[in-house]
Amino acid sequence: MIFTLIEAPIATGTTQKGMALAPQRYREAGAAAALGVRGLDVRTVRVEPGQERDDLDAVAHGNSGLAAAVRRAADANSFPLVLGGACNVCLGSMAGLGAGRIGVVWLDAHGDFNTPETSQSGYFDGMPLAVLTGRCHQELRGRIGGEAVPEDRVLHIGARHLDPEEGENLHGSGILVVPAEEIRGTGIPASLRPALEKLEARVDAVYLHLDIDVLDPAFAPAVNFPTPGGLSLEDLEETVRLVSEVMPLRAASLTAYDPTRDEDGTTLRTAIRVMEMIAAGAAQSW
Ligand SMILES: [Mn+2]
Repeated sequence: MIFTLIEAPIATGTTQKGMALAPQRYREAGAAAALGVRGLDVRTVRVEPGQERDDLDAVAHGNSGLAAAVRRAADANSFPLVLGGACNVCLGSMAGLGAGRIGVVWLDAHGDFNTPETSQSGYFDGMPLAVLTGRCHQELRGRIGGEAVPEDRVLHIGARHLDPEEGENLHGSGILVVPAEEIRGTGIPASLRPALEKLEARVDAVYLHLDIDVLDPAFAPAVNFPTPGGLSLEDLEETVRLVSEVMPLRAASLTAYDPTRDEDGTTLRTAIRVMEMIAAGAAQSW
């Protein structure tokens, strides 16, 4: 199986600049070789981040290049794993997959479902799932390409910190939601299987979006907003395995690792394990 690592150092705002360094850190740590040991033919390509002074212009530019890279990998019958960068890489990733009934499995401690109206901070990367589903920044999404994803084709897993209005909007939306608390309460299969079966009936394949902060800070402390009460590595491995048992993975992204906060390399080691989990899931459904 051919596996394309797409380095996408796209991040907005000064607090996020560390995330743009993640792809380079993965490369220095030999991520491609670690995956190659598992029998994958690993290729690496790099997307140029936008250099525009306006953050949203940079997001549009970087994600347009990312969409083209995802499209090329998919056309070459290779599995695209996008290495962010921030969570807005979902926009280019989905645009690159093109039309068709492609769902989204979104793993994240946060909703990423704010809009300019509900956001307390105005922080753009609190909004990418709302942008992807067409709730806001329609013009920006249009510049990157692709259709808005219908809400009932999205499953959000692992939430444990939502802004008040963001939470109301998420729970009132068509998105399937399995919060972290439910996973810790009843375990992976019981908490996830019903939602996965609903999603499977509505889509032909899924894009797996994995914000590394879905994990508990014990495993992935080097993130902008560490939030206790997250998934363990075993939980995550079981989740990725179950998702790929139920439906084929078409692409994935790993986001929000900030190497400038990772003095002892704990989160880097975790991230490489997560790439291996994704590779195993992709191979399972390939
Ligand atoms: Mn996120």
